[in-house]
Amino acid sequence: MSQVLPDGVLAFVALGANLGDAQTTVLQAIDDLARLPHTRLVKASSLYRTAPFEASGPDFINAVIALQTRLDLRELLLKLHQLENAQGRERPFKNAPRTLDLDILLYGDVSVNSPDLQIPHPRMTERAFVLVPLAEIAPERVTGEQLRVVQGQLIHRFD
Ligand code: PH2
Ligand code: MG
Ligand code: MG
Repeated sequence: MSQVLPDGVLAFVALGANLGDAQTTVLQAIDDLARLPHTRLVKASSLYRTAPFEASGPDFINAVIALQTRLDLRELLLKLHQLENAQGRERPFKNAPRTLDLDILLYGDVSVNSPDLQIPHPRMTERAFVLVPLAEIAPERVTGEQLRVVQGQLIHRFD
């Protein structure tokens, strides 16, 4: 049974794609996320072209968005999986090239550590493709030291 929280929470979601028309897919996904029930798009970062990090295949298109949502965490996760599946997401192996990846980075100040879901996202601070767009829309969430650690990773902001 889904639970709708009375006052929404601010959630940050990372988007990534490196199969098919990744740019169109990410833009479409931002639109789809903005239309989720009980949810409002607060901010979207620029799109970034990024080198695969501990992954194979073509360059990725990445972005991060902030959503104000009254969906509970599990309901939001289910919606993200449905959007991934609608884009034909397949999971042949870990970090395989993908049509669309939607990861919850932060959900209010909630911490979760279950086998299928960890919040805050446990690897977000290792990845420029997350930290740089997150710093663009929420600079208070990222420290200069965190950005310094990932500065060797290739990431190019779209004009
Ligand atoms: N996602 C991964 C692993 N590696 N590299 C880039 N550049 N962008 C991603 O979105 C990405 C990745 C696992 O989800
Ligand atoms: Mg991911
Ligand atoms: Mg994922």
